[in-house]
Amino acid sequence: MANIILKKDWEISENLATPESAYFRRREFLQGTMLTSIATLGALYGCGPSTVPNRLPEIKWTGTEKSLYPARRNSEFEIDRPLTDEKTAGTYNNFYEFGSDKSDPVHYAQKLNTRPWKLEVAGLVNKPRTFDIDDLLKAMPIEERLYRLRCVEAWAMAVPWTGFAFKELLKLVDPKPSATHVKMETFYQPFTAQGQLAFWEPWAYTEALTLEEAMNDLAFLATGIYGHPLPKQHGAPVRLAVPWKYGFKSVKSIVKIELVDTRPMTFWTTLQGLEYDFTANVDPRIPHPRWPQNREKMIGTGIVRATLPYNGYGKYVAGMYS
Ligand SMILES: Nc1nc2c(c(=O)[nH]1)N[C@H]1C(S)=C(S)[C@@H](COP(=O)(O)O)O[C@H]1N2
Ligand SMILES: [Mo]
Repeated sequence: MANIILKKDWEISENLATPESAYFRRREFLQGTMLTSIATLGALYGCGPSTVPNRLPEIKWTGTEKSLYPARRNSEFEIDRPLTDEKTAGTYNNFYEFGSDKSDPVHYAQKLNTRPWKLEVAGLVNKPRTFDIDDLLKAMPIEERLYRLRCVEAWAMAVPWTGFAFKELLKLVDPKPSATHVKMETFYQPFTAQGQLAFWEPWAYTEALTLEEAMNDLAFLATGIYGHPLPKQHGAPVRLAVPWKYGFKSVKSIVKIELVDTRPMTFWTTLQGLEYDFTANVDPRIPHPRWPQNREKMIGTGIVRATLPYNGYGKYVAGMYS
């Protein structure tokens, strides 16, 4: 069966691969005709290809945000290339909850209500807590960091995130010694996020890191970008940024973080473990079945660059994998 999936997926893009691979995995249960009608329903509901808008949607700031953005830039994190243009980054998104075309999320994600927003931190911690996002912002050391992001589809961008180190949040909840992994979950609202109507996919979008990775200096929870609060298509009000890993690890619009003692199953690993492995460290030497990984293309400029091991962040993270 694995061979069939790989062969089938060779020539198609990530967005098509999802239903395809799900089809082969669940063919025992689902008839092709049934799937087709569900796909049609999805299209009617607004998953069709979108056009790029002339201007980015307006962002509504809360009072707390007005007092925090733009934040001081942390000069520790430098990048080796120009920043991606804001409109390019904000109109070329992967956020499958809001459609499978790159220009879908800028339109459909605007339906998501991001206030009030609760972030629950639970599981193997001594001080489990549910934070109101604005209270959390006030409690965290907010800073700006220039990071690169490398999607497994072989495109890349360089953006200024605003947010706080993941370890600062973990310190507040005090992980128990038995905790080994950190599981993160996106909201589940299938009537707002039509992509989640695809019931054969393992929604809610889930990602995970080892606790050591989450405690690494580079692991960042982003609440803003380009000096202002996060637009919804980038994963407002809080998303992960782990720049040494492929982009799919950087889960958006997080509602829950759970500390656990086994490696959790994640969205992409469940759908297609052969293509999206758990660790997902950027590695130019390991070819992906569909995208050669030795090169990457910067969105906006189209400039092609050599892919670097750990996406160029080996200095911070290589020690965790030796
Ligand atoms: N909840 C959720 N998070 C997600 C995704 C998604 O589909 N849903 N896509 C991932 C992928 S594949 C990438 S490359 C990045 C893209 O982030 P950006 O749109 O802010 O550039 O988000 C990641 N986080
Ligand atoms: Mo991605």
